Amino acid sequence: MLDVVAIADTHLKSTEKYGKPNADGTNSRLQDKIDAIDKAVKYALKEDVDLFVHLGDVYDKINPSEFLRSKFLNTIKPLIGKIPIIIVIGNHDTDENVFSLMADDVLLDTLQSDDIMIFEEPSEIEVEGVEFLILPWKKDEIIEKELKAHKNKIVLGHFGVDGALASGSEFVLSKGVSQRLFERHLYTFLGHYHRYQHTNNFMYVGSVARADFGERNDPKGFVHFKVSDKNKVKTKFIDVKDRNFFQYTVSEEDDHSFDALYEWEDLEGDIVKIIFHGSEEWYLSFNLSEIRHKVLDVLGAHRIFIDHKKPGISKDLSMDIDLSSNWREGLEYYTNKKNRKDMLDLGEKIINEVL
Ligand SMILES: [Mn+2]
Repeated sequence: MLDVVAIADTHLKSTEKYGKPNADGTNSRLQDKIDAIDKAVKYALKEDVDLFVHLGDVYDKINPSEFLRSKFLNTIKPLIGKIPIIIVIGNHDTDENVFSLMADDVLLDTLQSDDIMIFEEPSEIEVEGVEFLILPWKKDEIIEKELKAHKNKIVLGHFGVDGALASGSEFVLSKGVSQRLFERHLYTFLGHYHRYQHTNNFMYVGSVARADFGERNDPKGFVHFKVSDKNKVKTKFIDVKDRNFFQYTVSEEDDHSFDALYEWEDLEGDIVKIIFHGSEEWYLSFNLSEIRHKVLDVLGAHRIFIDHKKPGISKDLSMDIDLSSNWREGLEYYTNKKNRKDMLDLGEKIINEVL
C-alpha cells in the first residue's frame, strides 16, 4: 500500500485582489493559501504518508520573490527528512527555459534538495513498487504521445483535458487531451484547472483557495490517495475550508430598502460582494459607508465589494457577464452580440498570447 497527499495550483503571489495586508504586511489571501498548504503538510505528517506531491503552478509567475520562495519552502520544510516531495512543473512555473523553482535557490540547497524532486520533463519513477508517469506542462501533442507510450501507471500531470471544467475565473489555454487516454492507466491526478472534479479515470485536485466570486460554491482542498498492492486506487478529498465568498444581489423591485442587511447575523471572515440591481437614483439613495460599516465592523466581514447594475438601460449591460465571468464567457457574449461567432477562436488565441 502506498499513501500519497497531493495538492495543486497554489499560485502563490504577493498581491491578491480579495485580500488585505495582515499586521506583518503579508496579504491575507496569500496567508490563506500558505495556511492551506500547511494543513496538507500537517495532514501528511499525521497520516504518515509515503509521498507528498504538488501538481504544478506553485507560484503565479516564473520569477517569484525571495519572500514567496521562503514562504513556500518554510511551509513544506517539516516534511524534509520524513516524506519525499515531488513537484510537477506547471505552465505558471516555466517559460520553457527558466523555471521558477530551480533558479539558483539557496533555500532549496539548505533544505537538502535530495528530498525534493522537481520534474520539468516527462519522467517515470517507481516509489515502493508503484510506477508513476510524471507529465509536467508541455504541448498537448507531447502529453498525448507520452500517455500512449506507457500504460498502467499512476499519472501525475499538469495539463488540460478535453471536456473537463475550468473555474469561472480561468481562461482555458488549449482544448486539452482526450479523456480516453486515461483508460490505459491506473489513475491520473492533475493540476491546471482550478475546479476539483473527478471521473473513474482522472481527477483535478483543484486550487487551494478561491480566486474570485465565480468560484464561490467550489470546495477547495487537497487529496489523499492510496494505491493498494493490487494496484487499486482509492481517493479522499480533504476540504481546507477556504474563506467564504458571499455574494448577494439587492434588487430595487424585491428589496427596495435593502432590509436583508438587517437580517444578516454573522459574516465573520467573509469576503462580501453586494450587487445593487436597479436605477441610478435608487442606488444613490443608499448610504454606502453605513453599509460598509455594518458589514465590516458589526458583522465582521474581511472585505466588501459593492457593485451597481442598471437594468434595461443599455443592451450592453448583461446580467450574464459580471466581474466573476471568465474571458471565454466575455468573448462568447461579445461575438454572439456582433453575430460573429466565427471570431471566437481567433479571439481566444489573441487573449492567450496576451495573458
Ligand atoms: Mn496551470
